[in-house]
Amino acid sequence: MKKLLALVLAMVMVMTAVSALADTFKVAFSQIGQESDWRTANTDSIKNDVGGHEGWELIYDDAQQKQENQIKALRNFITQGVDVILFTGVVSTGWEEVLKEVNAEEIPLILVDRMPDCINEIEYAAAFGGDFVEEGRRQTAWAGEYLKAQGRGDEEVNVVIMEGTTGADAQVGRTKGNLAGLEAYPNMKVIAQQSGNFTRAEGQALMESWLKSYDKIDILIAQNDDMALGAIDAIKGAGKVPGKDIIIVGCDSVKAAFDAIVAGEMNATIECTPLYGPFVVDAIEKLQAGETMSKTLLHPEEGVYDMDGGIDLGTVVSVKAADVIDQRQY
Ligand code: GYE
Repeated sequence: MKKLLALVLAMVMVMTAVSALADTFKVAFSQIGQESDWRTANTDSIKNDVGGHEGWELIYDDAQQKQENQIKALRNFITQGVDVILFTGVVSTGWEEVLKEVNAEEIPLILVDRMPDCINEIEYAAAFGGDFVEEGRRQTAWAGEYLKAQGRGDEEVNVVIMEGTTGADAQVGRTKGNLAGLEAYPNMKVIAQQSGNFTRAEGQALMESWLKSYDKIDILIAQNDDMALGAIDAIKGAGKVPGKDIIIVGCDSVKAAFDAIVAGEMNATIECTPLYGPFVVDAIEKLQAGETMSKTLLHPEEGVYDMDGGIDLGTVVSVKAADVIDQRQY
């Protein structure tokens, strides 16, 4: 009798475990890779908030910067029958076919960070990302206003633009914004414009080659902080003083950039938050509750941080990095 009871009990336990597994709400995330501090913070934010949510299971895929890996991952998610897909595209083109496959299976899609250019052709539940054009505009406008504040508003200066991964939404948008921002400052001339792929190593290599090719580089606009930090090493290696001989403006506002600004080696960083975990959790909870959300791409509020603060960019006034470094979350 005892044996029979134990057997029944064991069976009940197994069945409960199996049904609990079947009941878990599966959230799949196709991430681009691990190219920067921003990306690490973004992955951590989603892993902690979504993966740590009761009753949810996070299925994470790192595509190592390859679009074909992302396409494979998305098709895998469909086969696994996941409940929600979180998606950011390494580049902006080439997604329509696979995202329509996701739509055909009626798996809710949440777009995060880099948007696909087919956004108006597909169905999605919600979209969260940075305002890349405005971030790019803030970068060059910061440099222009800073020069004015230094009494150098009429000086002819040479600018180099270090771009992110070619074809990425963040690169396309920031480049557009960089150039639009420059229109207000005819004294600033772009002498080179090339991709450093959003990584520290490529940022350093590109800066080394620019320093060999051009005698006079006054301003570096780096479309992310990692490339700016790599470039700082190159500038030091060439015997120049970063932050003084060459004015350096980054983007993202990662902790390492704050440290460089406080150390006087970098001049400014334009914020782009990677902390999308709370946004995504809120959106999934709404989906579970059967609520529909706005299709508008939501941009989190973002600041500008620099050595002294007080640079007015129209839409935002810069804040002194040293005053807020202790509050940084990434
Ligand atoms: O700025 C950069 C990262 O897509 C906004 O990607 C993101 C960018 C971010 O590699 O550091």
